Order: sequence, then C-alpha cells, then structure tokens
Amino acid sequence: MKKVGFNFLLLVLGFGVSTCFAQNPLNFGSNIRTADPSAHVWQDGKMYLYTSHDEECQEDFHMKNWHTFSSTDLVSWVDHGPSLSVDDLSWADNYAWAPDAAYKNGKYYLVFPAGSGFKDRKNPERSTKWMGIGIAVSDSPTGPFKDAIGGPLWREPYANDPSLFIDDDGKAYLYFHGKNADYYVAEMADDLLSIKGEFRKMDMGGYEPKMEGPWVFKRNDNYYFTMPENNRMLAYYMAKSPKGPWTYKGSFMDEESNSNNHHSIVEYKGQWLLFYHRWLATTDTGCKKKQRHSAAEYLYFNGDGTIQKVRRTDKGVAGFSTNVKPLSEK
Ligand code: FUB
Repeated sequence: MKKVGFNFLLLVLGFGVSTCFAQNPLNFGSNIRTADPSAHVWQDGKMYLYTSHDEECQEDFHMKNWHTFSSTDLVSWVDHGPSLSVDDLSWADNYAWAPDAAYKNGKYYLVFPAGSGFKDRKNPERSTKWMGIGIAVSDSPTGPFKDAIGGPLWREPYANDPSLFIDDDGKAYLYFHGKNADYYVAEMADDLLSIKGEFRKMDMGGYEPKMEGPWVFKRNDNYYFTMPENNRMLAYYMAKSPKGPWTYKGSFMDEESNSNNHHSIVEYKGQWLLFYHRWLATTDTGCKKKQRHSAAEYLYFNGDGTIQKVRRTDKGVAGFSTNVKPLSEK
C-alpha cells in the first residue's frame, strides 16, 4: 500500500514538473490546432503570433481562418480569435494558409494566401486549385482585419506563403513562393497595398531547393533568407541586401518525420527566438493521426553571424521571463 502511495506521489510530482517546464507545443488555452506561426513584436512590447488554423483532424489543408495570439512571457497566451476568415473575402473560399503581418503608417497589415478550387492528387490534370496573396488592414494588432484591396495582389501566376520584411529605411519587401516553387521578391508600395514594379525571382547563388515558407530578417548588417528546404528541414541563406544575391548556409533545424515545417524568427527582449510547428499525436481527441501545433525554441548565432543548429525540445521557451531579462535590466 505504502509503495502504491509513493508511486502515485511520484507520478503526480512528475506530471507537475513536466507541466511546469514543458512549453511545447505552445499552450493557447484550448485545443485549437495552429500552424505557420509568424511572430512579431510591436510597439506595446508584446509578442504577437499570427497563425493559420487547422480544422480538427484536417484533410489536405482545407483551412478557413487565421488567428492572432499575444503574450508577454511566451508561456501564457491570449487567443484573440479569428482575425480574418475566407468568409470575409469575395475572391477566395479556402486555403487560409500561412499569414504574415506588418506595422506601417500607424496601421497593422495581414498578408495572407487564400484560394479556391480543389487539388486532385490522383489526377493532377483535373485540379482546379488556385491561390493568390491578399492584404488586409486593421487599426489593432489583433484585428479584426479587413480585406484592403478586395482581391488578390495578382491572379496569375500562382503565389503562396507571403512574408513581409520592412527594412531599417522603411522600404517593405514581399517574399513568396510562386511559379515552379521558386522564391520571388517584390518591393511594396509605401501603403503596402500594391507592389512597386514587377516581382522577380531571386538569385539564390546557384542552390535552389524548392517550396514554401520564406522568412526574412536582419541582424547587424546581415540579411537572412530562411525557409523550409523542400518543405521539410529549416535552412537559410545570408546576403548584404534584402533582395540578395543570397549565399546558402545550410540547415538550422532538421526535418521531423517527413512532415512540413513553417517558421518565423524574431528578437524579443534581447533574445532570438524560433517559432515553428510540430506534428504531434493529439491524444485529447478522436483524431488518430498527428496534427500541427505551434512551438518555440531559443535561437543562437555564432560570432560570424551564422545560425546555430536548433533542436526541437519539449521545454521550449519555458521560463522565458526569468531566464531572459528585458534589455533595460541587462
Ligand atoms: O498551412 C498550410 C501550408 O502548409 C502552409 O502555407 C505551408 O507553408 C505549409 O506549412
């Protein structure tokens, strides 16, 4: 009896310890399934995550809305609800895929891919799927966002996974993956509602793995173009200009169980962070397959600016507010 009681105590303690220290996946306070987290820190000093939203046990990425979450300690998150839905769009009814956000001219912008039609995986010639990039605007970082141009930026060619980067000089760049799954860049107009001139395929320095999820950031005088290489492992390039030419630097997070990944990188209170999604068993539902959940890890640089390899952990950024002091206290 005593032994049973002791084992029970150990179990309870173990559970307590693991819930105190495990912060991956991020706890959004419900069983919402999120993917493609795009992280930004705005003037109010909070961390905001703009994510796509998987339906429970989703099939083939039919997705309907985008959510915004905020936090100051990266442990407790507020779900601000759907900040935009394909139901709010006149030009798309599906594929609410990876969003990004920007702040400019006193307004918050949500840039997002959306589309219509169906992908026929068995008979691709019968596919009618189409996707384009939209822009929505709000006075608040949490939305609701309103479609700002009433249509996609363009209809042809196909464009997906937009990412906005605003440089120190205020110029804004839109990155996306498009025709032939190549990466493109366009400079945005000052109001972020159209592109200036043409978009162009980027010079990737001779090595061009394909697919989704570009994320650009700047650290010191280096620009980083990061992406899930062939949709799987996270890899990066560096350059001295936001349009490249880019030099490939290799992987900074390995692939996990042959599944897609999508990420963002941001500095918060002097600490660099990687947000990404994981495919995990979801034992709290009847869904028998792995589903996507947003997660976070600390990210570190070497002296020459290259990125250190990041491991997926259960602990994630637990203890962020005690481990990481605001810059003003350093
Ligand atoms: O979430 C839908 C799609 O899956 C994203 O747009 C891709 O980057 C991949 O994560």
